[in-house]
Amino acid sequence: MKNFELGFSTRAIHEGYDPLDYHGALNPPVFLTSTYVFERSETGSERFAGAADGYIYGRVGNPTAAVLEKRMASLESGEAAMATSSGMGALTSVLWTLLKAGDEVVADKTLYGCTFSLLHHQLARFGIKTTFVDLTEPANLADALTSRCRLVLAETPSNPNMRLVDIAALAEICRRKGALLLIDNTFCTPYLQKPLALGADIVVHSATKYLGGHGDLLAGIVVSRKELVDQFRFVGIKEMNGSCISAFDAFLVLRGLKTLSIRMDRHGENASKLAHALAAHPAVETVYFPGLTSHPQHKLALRQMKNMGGMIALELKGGLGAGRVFMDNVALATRAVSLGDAETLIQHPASMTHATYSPEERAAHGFTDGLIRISVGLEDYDDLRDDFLGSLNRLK
Ligand code: 7XF
Repeated sequence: MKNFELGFSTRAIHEGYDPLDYHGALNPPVFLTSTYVFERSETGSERFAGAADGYIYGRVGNPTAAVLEKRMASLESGEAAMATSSGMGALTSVLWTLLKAGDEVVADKTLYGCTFSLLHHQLARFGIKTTFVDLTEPANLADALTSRCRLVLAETPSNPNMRLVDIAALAEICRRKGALLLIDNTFCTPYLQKPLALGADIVVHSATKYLGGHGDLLAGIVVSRKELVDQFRFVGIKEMNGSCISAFDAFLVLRGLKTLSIRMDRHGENASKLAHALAAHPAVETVYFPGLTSHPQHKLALRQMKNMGGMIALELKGGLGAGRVFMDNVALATRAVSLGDAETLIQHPASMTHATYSPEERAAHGFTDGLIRISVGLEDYDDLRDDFLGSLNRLK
């Protein structure tokens, strides 16, 4: 069942697995094995040499993970995929494979805190320079790209302040200048946005979030051309970071994917209603949500995303002080980092997910100390509305 004509939800449930190959088991077996038996000594030599197909060792592949990889490649409209032990594992597998000392990266100016730190602090130690520019304006990319730039990297919407980049416009510039475009599609999932179809070269996910969907696993995904994915696997994971996914986590992501489309519809519906309600409250200064007409890239969002997703950021008129009271007074929403879970989560980026930025860097990279981020869950909207507006009403 390998064709792209089947619908998204059908492929999210069936792609890459035929129960009749596995004793009729409805769900893929969890292959708990670290190594694989070679029929003859030549078999092992041939597999190591890449002359024959077949599993070698758990760090390089696992049959449960392979089902997930086929499924994600299909959902992202890509040739091949690789599952990893976390989103950071996916990013480092790609970056460490592609980059060497002297190379340059251009990245959007707002990124998840550890991605920022990876580029700004860690890769810099190995002689790789990252230039952070505002990629919401594609012309800025053309100005920043040098002949040493191998890779351009952006999240859209960005974590935590919900800025959007025009993937097709950036892809066109990258193609002209010979750089690869990597899009972190964690906030959208392929149900809302397909970067490869818009011209990006590589998609990365923290599957810990919406793809898994239940806050019970850590995982990452990379999707790209087969030639590149093979390099990420045989160099990035096999020889550099060892960031292979566990078979059980691969199984859990597969279970999450079965309901991805209906969950994303509900996340989007709840978030859209909540964003409008928050924006209308007198205690609220600004709501950052692509579905609001006030959002600077609202028109791009309508074109690029199927719905507006489940993430909202906001600032209160009372700044961080009011924000802390607001966060402490919610009763149904849960104070926690991460996102994409059934539970609505609320957190403070400056001191939590983005604490890797200094106060000066936060200002330069476009988010304030007062910013609060909400991952809108799957609860009944009326209960969420009552919880958040009730908490705002209690602010003095
Ligand atoms: O290694 P992870 O599975 O946690 O994924 C890293 C990652 C990569 N890209 C984006 C856009 C992410 O948001 C993340 C993880 N972000 C969580 C958050 O923002 O709440 C991490 C909690 S500290």
